[in-house]
Amino acid sequence: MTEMVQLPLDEVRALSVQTLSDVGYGPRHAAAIAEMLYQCQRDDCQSHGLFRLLMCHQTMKAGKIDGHALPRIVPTDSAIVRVDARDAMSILAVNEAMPLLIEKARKFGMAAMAVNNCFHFSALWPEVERLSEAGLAGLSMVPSHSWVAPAGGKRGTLGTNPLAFSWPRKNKDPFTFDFATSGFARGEIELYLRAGKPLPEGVAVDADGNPTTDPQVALDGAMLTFGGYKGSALSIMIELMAGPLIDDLTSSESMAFAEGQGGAPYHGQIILAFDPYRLSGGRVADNDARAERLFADILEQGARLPSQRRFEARARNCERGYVEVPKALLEDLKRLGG
Ligand code: NDP
Ligand code: PYC
Repeated sequence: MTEMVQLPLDEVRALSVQTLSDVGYGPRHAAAIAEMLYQCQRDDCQSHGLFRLLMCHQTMKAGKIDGHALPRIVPTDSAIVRVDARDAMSILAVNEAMPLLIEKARKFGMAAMAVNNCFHFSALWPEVERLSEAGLAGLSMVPSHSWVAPAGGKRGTLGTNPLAFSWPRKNKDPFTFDFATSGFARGEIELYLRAGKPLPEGVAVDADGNPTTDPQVALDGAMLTFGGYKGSALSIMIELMAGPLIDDLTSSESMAFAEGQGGAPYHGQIILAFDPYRLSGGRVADNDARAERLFADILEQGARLPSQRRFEARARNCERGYVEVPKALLEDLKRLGG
């Protein structure tokens, strides 16, 4: 059983900024990363909240990231927003380019942001929800490191490759999902390892391709995609869409780039934005009502929408003013000097 302790919400940002600054992230990167970690921790996303400070720290220690480089937006007349993260963490680049993505999606009906040359560790939902907050639908995906075997294979070729989507809803939380295309995110397996818990069946195989529920054996072997060949195909699509399509690395290439050092993978990110007004020919109200009927039909059966647990966690944590964090994690972060 993981022992949890309470951490006041405002200390989540402060602890993050302190830890990131101490290890060498410049103030703008530290603030952008800390805000991402705050949003995830506030919503009880344990695998990509404060826990990811360990990965940020390890990334800096591995020596390849630039903690200070500021993103450069490459001007284009088209619906493409290209932003070069210049070997820094992805988040500031996405933040800086987001207003232009929104502007172009409204102008052209749809637009794409291609982020290049970034280290990437974070959840995708805060970024696609920036689009749904602006009344747009958003889709994003990234590769990672080649930890995941394709369906029918037994060695890592694919990344954990998350896919996130957000749909705007009037006066309601958006419809958002964000998940790894591996059965478990790697961060989740790491949390099982830290908690001393076995994995469920079907998440990973050992180095010889035999099923395992041991988290360490899984980390040393290969992870599996969700949904067999279907998840595997989606994962391959993500490799292509956020790799060769935008002139950036696949998960295998990211793994090779790391040269055995730990830390965040290094690759690109694609974010697609769709304007419901333009794509529906201006009939937004009618079509919003039809989307709402779809959601109502799902909820009336007792099913829940993705992100519902997260929105409920946000409301609860904001109301009480603290989050619950594993005690061992806080101790590890203190040892880093934060
Ligand atoms: P989860 O399996 O925790 O959740 C996936 C999604 O499914 C969430 O939107 C969740 O909503 C929803 N969901 C869960 N249970 C149900 C249910 N019973 N009914 C309906 N919806 C449900 O996600 P992962 O562990 O796969 O990923 C966690 C995070 O890790 C993501 O934010 C992802 O972006 C990040 N990640 C980042 C990577 C990177 O390279 N940067 C790589 C891999 C993952 P809810 O939150 O409300 O439970
Ligand atoms: O949890 O799979 C993961 C992950 C990879 C990179 C960042 N998070």
